Amino acid sequence: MPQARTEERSAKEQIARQIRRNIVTSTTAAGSGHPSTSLSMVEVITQLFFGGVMRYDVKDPHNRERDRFVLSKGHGAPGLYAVLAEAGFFPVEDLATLRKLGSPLEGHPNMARLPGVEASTGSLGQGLSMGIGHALGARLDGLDYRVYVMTGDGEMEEGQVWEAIMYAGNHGIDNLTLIVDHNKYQQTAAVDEIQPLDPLDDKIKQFKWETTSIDGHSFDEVEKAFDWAVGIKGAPQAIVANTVKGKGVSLLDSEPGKWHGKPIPPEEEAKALEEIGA
Ligand SMILES: Cc1ncc(C[n+]2csc(CCOP(=O)(O)OP(=O)(O)O)c2C)c(N)n1
Ligand SMILES: [Mg+2]
Repeated sequence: MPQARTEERSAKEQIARQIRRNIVTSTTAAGSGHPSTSLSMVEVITQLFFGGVMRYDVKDPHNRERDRFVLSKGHGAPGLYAVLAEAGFFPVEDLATLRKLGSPLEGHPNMARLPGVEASTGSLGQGLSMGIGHALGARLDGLDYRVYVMTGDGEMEEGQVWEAIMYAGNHGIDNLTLIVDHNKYQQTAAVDEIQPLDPLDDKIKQFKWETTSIDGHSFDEVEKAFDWAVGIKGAPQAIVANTVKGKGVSLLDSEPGKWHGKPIPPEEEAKALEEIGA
């Protein structure tokens, strides 16, 4: 099973810029979608798909031995689509069809319509439970694949997430890694204003997980965190990735509370792309 290994930092940075660019252009063309949600995930998903972390084969997307990535914060679909296209699951040009009638690039990921999408998500709180199902499936089938699940930090307010955390810890599901995209904002305000959750890593640890907290925009730290996760035996692992909502585009990241679920207006797009530098 091939692994796209782009160990070189500059190459990964270039891929990350390209993904940021495609997040911006696809959502602006659609006139809807969640660019700020997607921009905070970019280094993590770039490392997963291009840093030699995940095993996958774009020519055989349902191979039983593949690693799985479940985007539980399904509204980050533009980010997921951008990295899947970059990896070669479908043509990059298709990103222009985001949210268009008939396109498999729906507003939220639909696993029945797009190769590379492992779970249909969008109703927050469910992805970790789905990831556990995949992880237990590996045990039953005697396979050694790993499962990566990304949640939002606002999403961590959902009770189902904590039921899943409790279950995975008690059952020592060690082929499961949770990444919390801790961008500090949810839909209408800061997470701290609505339902303070920090320290998230300590809380998850109490449920018999191994945890680490990192700068989710530092490729060095993201790379180390995934290396660490793979080495843990007997417990699931959580990576709290401290990120910035809208990272890389000043219009969005200077006021993250105002831009949830809003595309960059067409007249601001050129400036955003210049800032991204793609
Ligand atoms: C069960 C459920 N409730 C509400 C929503 C509406 N909703 C979509 S995104 C969002 C905020 C999510 O915040 P967070 O998890 O922090 O994600 P971010 O966009 O910051 O990455 C909400 C409440 C939803 N999709 N699902
Ligand atoms: Mg958030």
